[in-house]
Amino acid sequence: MTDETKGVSRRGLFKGTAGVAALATVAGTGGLGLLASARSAHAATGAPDIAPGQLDSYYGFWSSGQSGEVRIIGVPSMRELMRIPVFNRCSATGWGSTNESLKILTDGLLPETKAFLAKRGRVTYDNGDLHHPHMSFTEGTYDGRYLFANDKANTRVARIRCDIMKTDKIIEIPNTSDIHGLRPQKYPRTGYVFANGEHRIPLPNDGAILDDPTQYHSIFTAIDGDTMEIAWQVIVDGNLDNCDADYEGKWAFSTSYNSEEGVTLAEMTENEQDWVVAFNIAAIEAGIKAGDYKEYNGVKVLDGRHGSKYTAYIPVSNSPHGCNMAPDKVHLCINGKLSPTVTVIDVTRLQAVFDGAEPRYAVVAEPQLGLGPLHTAFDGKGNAYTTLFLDSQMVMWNIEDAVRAYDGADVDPILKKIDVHYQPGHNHTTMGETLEADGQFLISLNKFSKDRFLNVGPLKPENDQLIDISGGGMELVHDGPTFAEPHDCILVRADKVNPASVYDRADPLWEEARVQAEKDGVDLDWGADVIRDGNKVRVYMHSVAPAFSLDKFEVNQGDEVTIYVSNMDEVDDLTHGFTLGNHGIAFEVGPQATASVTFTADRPGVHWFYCQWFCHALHMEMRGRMLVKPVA
Ligand code: RUQ
Ligand code: CUA
Repeated sequence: MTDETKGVSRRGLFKGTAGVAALATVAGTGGLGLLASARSAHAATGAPDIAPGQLDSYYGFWSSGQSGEVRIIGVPSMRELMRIPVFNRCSATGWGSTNESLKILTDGLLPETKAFLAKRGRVTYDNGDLHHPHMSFTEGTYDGRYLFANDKANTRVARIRCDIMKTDKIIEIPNTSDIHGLRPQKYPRTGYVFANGEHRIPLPNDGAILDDPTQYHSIFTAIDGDTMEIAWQVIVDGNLDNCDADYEGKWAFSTSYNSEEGVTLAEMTENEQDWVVAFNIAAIEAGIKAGDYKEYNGVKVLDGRHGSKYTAYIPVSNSPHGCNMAPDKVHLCINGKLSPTVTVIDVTRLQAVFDGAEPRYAVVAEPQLGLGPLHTAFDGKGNAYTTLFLDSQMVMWNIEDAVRAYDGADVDPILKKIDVHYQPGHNHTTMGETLEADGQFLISLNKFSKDRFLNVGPLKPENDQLIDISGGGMELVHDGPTFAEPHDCILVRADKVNPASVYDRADPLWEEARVQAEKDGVDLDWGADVIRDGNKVRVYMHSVAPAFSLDKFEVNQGDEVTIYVSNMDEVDDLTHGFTLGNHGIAFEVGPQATASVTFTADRPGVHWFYCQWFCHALHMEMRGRMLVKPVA
């Protein structure tokens, strides 16, 4: 790659050489040509060429936005390895219809939400908007325990267990609306999970107020990542957008737009400047101890508006977006969005700001990078990579050079720009948000893909591009179409994650089934029992390929039936399923797992149940019958 595109806007480029080159790629070469060029790009850059059967070196954890799930992508091959249902429903695994998943999807809802949903005949939400998946940390790097993720649509935060890659907790956050930015505490460990309530609402939000913005608030929430209970909340001025934490456990930060505190677009973008809010963790914890809070909905809420000792407001240009802490432990990069700049804050200067220094004292650089900077990633070698949404480019720049330029030195911090396709939002580097940032690969999550793939109709995939940065430059090596809509991802070195291959029979996921089986005097592991308890019927069966332990059972019309299936196969990759025909019931039962479902038997007749996970040569024969006897 050359520096020919450096400092030039995309619009200019389209008139020039790069535009011609891009057109040639689209019009000139066929599919094979593209494949060949991607291959040779790999070879030329030394990027690992992943052959069939070869394992990737990184786990990519991808958000899916409005799809509401998390996806695991192998990097650098960009193969999709798994989907983890979180806020969504899943036809394959039964997420949202098994008792075990419904418990997770309902337990953490606020009482008023449950009441609201009950009136619609629902027990939980069916959708979510998952933007930011991030792993738990110990001492500044990933520890492989959990992933945490936000739901912007329904104000929730979820936790995924990385030993089994399943969601185990979902909580709704009170007093705030629409959780957007989310990051775990990096040091000493997670610890806190920080979550931004984006949209300002009245507190309490009881319908008495519409047009008095002074009574609207945005709230920053700290969740205890171990218990998934809310530790504390802080009221702030302005809207909160993205957040991050430092490497010393002292600070958390949020970008904030709408310092005007308006409620219409015109009002929200009126000011020349908005701010970054810095949260002083030690001061907040002392404030909680000292009782300097009000309780709303059972949560301790501190007042962190201007003038408070808990926060500092550092002015940056209008409507900042991404908030990214560099692995040098010093520099926090605030992406300008409406401004072509990234503002670099030296976090070692924050204490001085809390002690009374002018807030902009903490700003040590403000390089002008291009149009629409949204997010920044790091290679651990002092370089930063920023997405330029409007320019459809990735810009590589040097942080120390930017600091020197801000001090007046005649140095251009921009090292290189490349085109991405098109309109990138988030980017991420391998291990880039940890102290072990290794500068191998960079992902550009592009919002538009038009003309990069076969046309699939008006709804197009996103395009997640893989860029090799191991050679000190940026080499685009792969286009990866994805369904709606990865907002963010993290790239975790493979040795950090060690999932199990079979479940532990003692796993707490099906604790309620265990307790119920014990009450019923039934062996949950090896049972083949039908227990009648008034009009409640509990059916216990296990599966060992290719059979269920019950090949038939009988219930009466109107019975409330619960079916427990335990998969007693102990073999790696031997998942069974349970699908009950014409009942809308289907779920996964992993090796050594138990799963259950409850429904009302209301269709007289014979109904087949079958295993929907291909498990054996006699998989098609793995089935049985439920007889529902009509009541006269
Ligand atoms: S945000 S495109 Cu929802 Cu992460 Cu920046
Ligand atoms: Cu068991 Cu298919």
